[in-house]
Amino acid sequence: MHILQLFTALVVGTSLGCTAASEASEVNTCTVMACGNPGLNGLPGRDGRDGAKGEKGDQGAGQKGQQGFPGKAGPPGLEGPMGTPGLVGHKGQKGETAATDTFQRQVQALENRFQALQAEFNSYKQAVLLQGLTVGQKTFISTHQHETFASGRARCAKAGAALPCPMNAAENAAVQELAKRGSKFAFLNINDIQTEGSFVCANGAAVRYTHWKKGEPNNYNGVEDCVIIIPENAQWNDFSCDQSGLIICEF
Ligand code: MAN
Ligand code: CA
Repeated sequence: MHILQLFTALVVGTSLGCTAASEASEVNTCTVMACGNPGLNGLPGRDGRDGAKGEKGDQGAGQKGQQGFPGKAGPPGLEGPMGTPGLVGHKGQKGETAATDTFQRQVQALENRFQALQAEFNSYKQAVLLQGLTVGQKTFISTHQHETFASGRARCAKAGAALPCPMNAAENAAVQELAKRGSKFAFLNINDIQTEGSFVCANGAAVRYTHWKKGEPNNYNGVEDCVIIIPENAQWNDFSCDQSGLIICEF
């Protein structure tokens, strides 16, 4: 308690004692009285005025927050300065030499391809030759089909060949052999369609070699403009082009 407050309490207390005494006995004069028990504490005084502004406190030490999302990409920057030139390359081949090398490589590649195709072709050729009979440059192969002259001629043409036109006894014997194997007379590529009695190969070549059977050609019934080879004796007979005969092709 402040000294001022103590003093105030004493004065108030004394004054009240005197008043109480005079009310209790009006005849008595106010005499010195022994003080009673101390009074109750008074009410708290009013708040004092604000004190002086304090010093700035230390910086806080809170935990660091999480990293935020990256921002949008900024606009492209300006073009930088030109870089330093690169090293000088090796000296190239002389133009002509390079072109020749390329050409030679291409030729070699074609050569390799050609040889592979030739080997494959030869293999096929051997397989085909086994099916037929070869005389000189000609190979005769039976189709095993029985057709008219016109149909047979078209079938051979499709294969890049023709009906047989034997030019000598050896070729005629080869055609006969195939006819014998097929047990059927075979059409030759010879006819007198254009001029009766004048037989020619269908390719227009004159017929120098012939092997007519005795009494042939006889143009039997006036309808025999084609020629067949008889399997048994290799002899020829003029025959109707519309009959069916074995079709042998000449390659
Ligand atoms: C007989 C002969 C031949 C003729 C045939 C027709 O064999 O007259 O000349 O070509 O018949 O079937
Ligand atoms: Ca005849």
